Amino acid sequence: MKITRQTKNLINRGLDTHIRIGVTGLSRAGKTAFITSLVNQLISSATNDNLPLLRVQQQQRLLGARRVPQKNLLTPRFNLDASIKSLSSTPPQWPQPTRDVSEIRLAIKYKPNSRTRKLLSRTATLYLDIVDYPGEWLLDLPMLEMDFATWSANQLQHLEQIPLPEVKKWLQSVVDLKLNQDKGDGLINQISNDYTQLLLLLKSHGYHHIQPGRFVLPGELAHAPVLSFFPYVAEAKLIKGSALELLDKRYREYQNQVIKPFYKRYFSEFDRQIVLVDVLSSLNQGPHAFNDMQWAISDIMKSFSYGNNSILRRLFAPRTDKLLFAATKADHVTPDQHSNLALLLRHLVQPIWQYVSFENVEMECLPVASISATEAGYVESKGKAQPAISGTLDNGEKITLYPGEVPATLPNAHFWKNSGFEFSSFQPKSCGEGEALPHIAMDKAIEFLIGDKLR
Ligand SMILES: Nc1nc2c(ncn2[C@@H]2O[C@H](COP(=O)(O)OP(=O)(O)O)[C@@H](O)[C@H]2O)c(=O)[nH]1
Ligand SMILES: [Mg+2]
Repeated sequence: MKITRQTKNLINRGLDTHIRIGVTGLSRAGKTAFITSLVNQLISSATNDNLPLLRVQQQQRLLGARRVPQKNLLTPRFNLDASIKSLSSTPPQWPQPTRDVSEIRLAIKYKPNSRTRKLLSRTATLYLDIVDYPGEWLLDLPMLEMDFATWSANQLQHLEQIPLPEVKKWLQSVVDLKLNQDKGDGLINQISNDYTQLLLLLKSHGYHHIQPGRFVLPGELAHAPVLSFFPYVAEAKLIKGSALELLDKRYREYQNQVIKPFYKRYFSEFDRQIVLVDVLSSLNQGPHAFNDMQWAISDIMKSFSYGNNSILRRLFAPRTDKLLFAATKADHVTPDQHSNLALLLRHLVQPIWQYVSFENVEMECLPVASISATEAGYVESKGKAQPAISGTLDNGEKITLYPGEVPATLPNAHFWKNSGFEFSSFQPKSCGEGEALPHIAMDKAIEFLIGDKLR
């Protein structure tokens, strides 16, 4: 049988597949760096041997990748050009932080491996949508199951446990208010502003467990009244027209117009997701930051638990079937510590993984460096070769150091007392146009996320 060109085109199109990936993590976890590297690695894969552990490249079936216009016209574009420009400036700089959701689309051309697909066509295309969104937004999920009074009680109790004078001061500022008798929104706006400032301050102190998450990363909602409320001891009966009634109303608006649309418009559309966790920075900041990060992760993970009874299942039909946790910036430790880093991440994730039900979701934990800024090697110490890393610090100084050991289990009091961990801020290495960015284990991450779609 002779296959006409037209039928061939049709068959080809039939082979094309599409996958949508969500990239998340708390701010500074490394989302922008990860997406920049992911796109760079795939685009340069045709001319570089940069992804040896990605099977499709290993088998020389990867023909190349290019950016194509995204399908979703309402989401801002991920600014890849700006990221690449920063990285290739002299001296090289890390991309500017972004604070909203953004998206980029790639077309990956490859030779199918499976027999049926091979018979049908010599090449196929995988369309890959990559969406960057703040992990902070996932911290809001539990708010969907609480009314204003319950949320307020929880939140106030949480704040009371934080030993910072600014927190005490804010709590003091609301204690004598009579919002059920008051009218107008002037006072509410003022206190909400102070509350937002307080949350930002907590974040700068390493407290990641922030509610509502949008208050610290508002995206397009900056200054919208729906982000203007705060926890307040509610009374059983709301007086009509009172400031308290307004708070209660804004809280419900926040649930319905902010949290739910995010899960509907974005979250439920992801086929796969990657959660980036900056385990090493938290280790460096000490026990309170580490414990708070652990708490934030456990709340973030609730968004991935969609057993029959979960609120997600009731509201939407999530379809994520693979979930990757990545401990980022692995180039900050010597390679002999990478397995400990993976184990530590597993210890952070596993208890919750076992406790709640994650139906049909495959999970993996990996240490990665999206854009490696250091070189691993050895230094001689007491006549023995010791592992070390070297790189250029932010101030231009070149150093070689042994940053310390990563604990393979959750750190205990002994660790915090005896084992320091040295985390320096390195400049990215300079990288020429068309070159693949240096990385650690990006190939493993890509294999896990899309390898099965490139068969
Ligand atoms: N050494 C190193 N630093 C990284 C890496 N990824 C991110 N960083 C650092 O972490 C900062 C925050 O990363 P970014 O991607 O902007 O985080 P985002 O807020 O999650 O998008 C960057 O400015 C870098 O200083 C990495 O792979 N290696
Ligand atoms: Mg970013």
